[in-house]
Amino acid sequence: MIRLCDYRAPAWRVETVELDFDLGIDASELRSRLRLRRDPAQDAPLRLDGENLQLLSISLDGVPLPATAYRYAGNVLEVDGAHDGSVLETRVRLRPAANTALEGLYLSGSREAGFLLTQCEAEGFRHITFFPDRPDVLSSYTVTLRADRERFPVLLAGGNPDGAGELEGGRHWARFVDPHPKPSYLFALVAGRLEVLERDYVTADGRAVQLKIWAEADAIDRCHYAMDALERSMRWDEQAYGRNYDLDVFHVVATHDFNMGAMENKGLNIFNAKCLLADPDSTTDDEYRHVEAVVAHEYFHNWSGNRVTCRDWFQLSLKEGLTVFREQSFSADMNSAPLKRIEDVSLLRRAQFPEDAGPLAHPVRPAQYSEINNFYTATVYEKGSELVRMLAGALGQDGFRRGMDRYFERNDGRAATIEDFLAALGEANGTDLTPYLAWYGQAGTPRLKAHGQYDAAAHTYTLSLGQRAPGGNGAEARPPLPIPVKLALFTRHGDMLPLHLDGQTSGSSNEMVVVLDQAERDFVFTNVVTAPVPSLLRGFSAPVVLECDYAPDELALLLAHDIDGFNRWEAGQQLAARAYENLRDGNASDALLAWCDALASLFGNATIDDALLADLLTPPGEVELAERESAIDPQRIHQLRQELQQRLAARLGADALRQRYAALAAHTSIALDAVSQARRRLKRRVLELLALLDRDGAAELAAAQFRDAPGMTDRLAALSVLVRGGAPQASTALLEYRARHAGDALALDKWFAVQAQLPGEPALERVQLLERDDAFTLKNPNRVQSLLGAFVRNNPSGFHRIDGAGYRLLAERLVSLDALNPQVAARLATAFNGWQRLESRRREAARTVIVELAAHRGLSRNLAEIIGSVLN
Ligand code: HT7
Ligand code: ZN
Repeated sequence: MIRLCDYRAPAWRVETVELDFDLGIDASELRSRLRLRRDPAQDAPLRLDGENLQLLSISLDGVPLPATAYRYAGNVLEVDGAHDGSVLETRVRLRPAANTALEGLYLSGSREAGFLLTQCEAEGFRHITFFPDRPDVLSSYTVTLRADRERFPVLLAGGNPDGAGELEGGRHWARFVDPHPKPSYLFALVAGRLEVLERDYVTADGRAVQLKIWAEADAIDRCHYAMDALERSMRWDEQAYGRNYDLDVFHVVATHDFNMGAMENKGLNIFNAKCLLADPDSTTDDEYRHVEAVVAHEYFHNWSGNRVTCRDWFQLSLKEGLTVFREQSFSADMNSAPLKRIEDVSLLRRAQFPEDAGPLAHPVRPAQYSEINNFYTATVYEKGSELVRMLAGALGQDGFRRGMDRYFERNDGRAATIEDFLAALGEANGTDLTPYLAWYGQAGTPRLKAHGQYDAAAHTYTLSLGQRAPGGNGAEARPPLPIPVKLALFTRHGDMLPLHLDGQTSGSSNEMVVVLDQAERDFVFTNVVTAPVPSLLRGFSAPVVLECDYAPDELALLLAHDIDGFNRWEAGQQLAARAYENLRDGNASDALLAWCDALASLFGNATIDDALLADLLTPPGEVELAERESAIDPQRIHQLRQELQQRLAARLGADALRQRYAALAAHTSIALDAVSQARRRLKRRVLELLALLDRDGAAELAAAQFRDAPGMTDRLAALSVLVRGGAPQASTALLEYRARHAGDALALDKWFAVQAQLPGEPALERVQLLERDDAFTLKNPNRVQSLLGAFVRNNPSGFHRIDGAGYRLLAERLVSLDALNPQVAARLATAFNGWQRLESRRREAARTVIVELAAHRGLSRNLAEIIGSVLN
């Protein structure tokens, strides 16, 4: 276990790093020269990290070291005799083609046509050379690459180009110098046959930058959208944060073999192809937005992560939470702000809330870890972003910008902490933000209880707010958190009331933020002329679960009238969840009637945005509904949710749905503008609802939509309706899709994923069949995600079979996968999270499988940590 409280500044730093690579597919050699700096206050020997390295030679200050002067064991190289200013030189041999973990130096694609690349975050650099591989050691890098010109025509590393030339025997070289000291996790190289898309860019402060996106020949034409997104991101960061790019080149490379979405290596971002490549024939609207978001995210890291980095990995959210927040703001500006908020909060509830409610729960700044790769979680990223959002809300737009300017100026070129962040934001605004630090240190989703009382005689409205820490682990003893609650009050006619908070002298407005920083507090509003309906936590102003005793008609009123698009959607979600509970418990349901009536009237309302309407017509997902259960039966939840949607569809009426579908289908544009995307989104939702009323009719429409689809959004939506509905046309459509997209790995991933989400019992057999498909392999993380990930994560009713066969399949695959790629295996294993809350038969089946897996000998540290935690 590594603990935050054990943090010590490094005893040895590295001032300059010179790396000389001789690159080859099977074997690459690396000579490294490190100029060392010793902390005079510490007396520790020189210890460098190094994992599975074949050491060829070692010398100190130009003198080869005898075997007695160093020891390499347990992934640490200890060297005697080094002093401040010493130069340590090592040579190592690496085996990229044999590296299936995709960490360190590895091969993407085939031996014949693939290319070499590196992945160093979090601790991959120690798989490349000996180094103090920790983020608080910042060094200046000079990197020289040598390789066969024919096999590796393109040679790239981070920093600015600093010469290139020919060598004997058909070889060539290229050198890169990075003027900005950086931690080792931001080192990167790429070498191989790649094509390039180029654009010139001039920063706001006048620097000419060459933007270069590299991809394999068959993919380069699909990089134009990413290039546009990159340019938009660069401009936005200049305008929103005053941050300019700081090198002469910015390289971006696409690979199909990658453990995560993308990586922000300084000057050489590397992307999973699925987060970079886009064209209308193979990319859906949602994926387009995802490409834009990931391109922006990685670019924004250049300041929030690279120029200001993390002191240690416990501070990971300092760069990730902040960068997610920056990306979310960018995407909101580029697209629709309320839709983006709905999307982000949905993700938080689907991925982070369950994580925070189970045995894998951890604070945004964890106190300890065994394997840091297991902490790239929804909590660190998504909840971390929510914490930054609360801070930004507390300071206001100008105050937050002032604080961010101070943060970047004060910490530029440093490895910082979350305290440094709060201090800069607070000091720039003359305020103390340290109470928010408590949010970073505790796991679990707080509950916010709200109750309103209207006094008709006094014209006052008293809003009583209370907070409760989530259970377990000394929750009772925790001090209260500051919870900003943005609110408004509505009349029963749907108009907003002016707010006068008792004791507050400043003028009134229709919306305000109150901060609950005690266990309980009453907020009294005066001059309230009628009994109001409160709209609370507008825009989801804090990452909490709101418990409020709304009557169904009050939620329906907010659903119909709230001008905060997020809260309007939220009112519908609450209403639908109540309707679900009534259906489950066999109770008469006012909520169901209110929900259906409100949506029916919105459905006939021509002024509402099509995309928002599509989201309003979608009840909470199965994972979110499961959060409301004490003994989870995922198949029953699926059935009830289907029934809920069927009731809604019946209320809207088959004819109205058909008419709306026909009107939307009359537009056949593949344009990416907001209106066209919104139409496609609503068209899909309408077709899905119609399928619940008129299976055959909807299947015919879906088959025609599949056949005539001008782009992937419509094609995949239609395929999904056919496959999930078990329509007879599904098998032909699957064959056609496969033939049409042969050779397109990203399109094929979607083909696997759509089938892995077949609801209920038949899913397992389909997954087993697809595992035997020639195109399936455990070696490619995208393919694993598309089949096994989609099955265990996005298909609760298929995975959680009562006979436990889903659990056994996952456990068996985890063992095979772990031997190839521990990071991907560990991430997949988190699907076992929450098994303790399953109903008894499934719980027992899951427990047996997990206990057996935990006892398996030779599991990686990554997988062992997840399985061990999940069991507790
Ligand atoms: N900072 C990156 C996190 C990361 C990563 C990326 C690719 C492969 C393995 C990785 N391990 C950690 C991604 C990001 O948040 O921008
Ligand atoms: Zn990131």
